[in-house]
Amino acid sequence: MATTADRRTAATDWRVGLSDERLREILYLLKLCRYVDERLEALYRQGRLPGAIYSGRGQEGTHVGVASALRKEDSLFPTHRDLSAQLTKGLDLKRVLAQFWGRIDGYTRGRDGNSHIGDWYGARTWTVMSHLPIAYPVACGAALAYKRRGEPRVAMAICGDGATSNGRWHEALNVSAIYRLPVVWVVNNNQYAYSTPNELEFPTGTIAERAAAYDMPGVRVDAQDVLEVYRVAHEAVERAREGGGPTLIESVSLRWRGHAGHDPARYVPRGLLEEYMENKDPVRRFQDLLLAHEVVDQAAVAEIDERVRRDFEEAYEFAQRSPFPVGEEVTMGLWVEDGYWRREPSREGGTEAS
Ligand SMILES: Cc1ncc(C[n+]2csc(CCOP(=O)(O)OP(=O)(O)O)c2C)c(N)n1
Repeated sequence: MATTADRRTAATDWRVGLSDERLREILYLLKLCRYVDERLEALYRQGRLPGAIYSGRGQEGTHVGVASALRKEDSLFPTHRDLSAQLTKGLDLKRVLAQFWGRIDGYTRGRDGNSHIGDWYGARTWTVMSHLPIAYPVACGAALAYKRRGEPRVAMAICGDGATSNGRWHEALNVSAIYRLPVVWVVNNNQYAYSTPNELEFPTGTIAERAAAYDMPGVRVDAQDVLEVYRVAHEAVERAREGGGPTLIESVSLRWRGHAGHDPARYVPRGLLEEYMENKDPVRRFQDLLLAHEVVDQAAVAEIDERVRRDFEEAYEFAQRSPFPVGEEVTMGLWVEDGYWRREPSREGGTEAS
């Protein structure tokens, strides 16, 4: 297993090949994801947001880092906590917020919970599925299709540390290794699955070292360093694209909030949480880095903050103005209307195939 902490110390290029413009864009994305997360939580606590929220705060280094390594034509298979990765891959914030408020302009046109979000034909993100880590075997299928068609595309799947205990996780890694599929496996290790800490989830010291069982590279990376996450992910993505097969990336952070909005997470030791929030904030750390290297100054940071605030407010207004689905719009697209599997409501109730 490779470790990454000291690799970049040896590297001369702290900016890992990224232009000033891309570095500033990464800062914008980190700040946007943080802001969206904070605002959604505030609105949820005020009783103004229905449904559930799964905060990804503190994990933006993972989400922005890995998704930035993908090209437009590559695909992302996320889970419930990965909205920030989906936004980085190109989800439209207006439609995201419309989804959160159950409106017709949401990605599922006002149906389903707010975390079941994705944009397969646009941003190329697969809609989140609840059964963990079902995104992994589905990503295997996409990667197999790319390989068989000879398309130079890569699939990337994300799951949490807890999901790695499920058999499907191991089956997906196994199949991807046997067929050398163009896929990148990301584990967002935020140290807890609900209230279960890492040491009660798996017996090995790390998740990355399990890659050896599937004869693929396993890399453990510090998610507080978004550029290091990007560098590792970029290497894995391009290796997969060139036919080198899959890589397992374990990106380690801490879940700053409970499992969902209802959970105060009292089981997380206070000292650990304070250490991460005060000294290991990936957003502040990256901003300080860009300030130190004069890629941004205070005025540029203020401009980015203003852009983030404006983008959120515009999207929020758009979502509130968007109508709820009514009548036929509620069932539109639920069944394939012209295909073999056409299903229509039967007169007796229920459905029948035709
Ligand atoms: C197969 C399966 N078992 C249980 C659940 C219920 N469940 C939803 S989220 C979750 C915790 C997942 O923890 P982890 O994989 O570490 O991701 P995190 O929530 O920490 O991001 C569980 C057990 C599920 N969705 N699917």
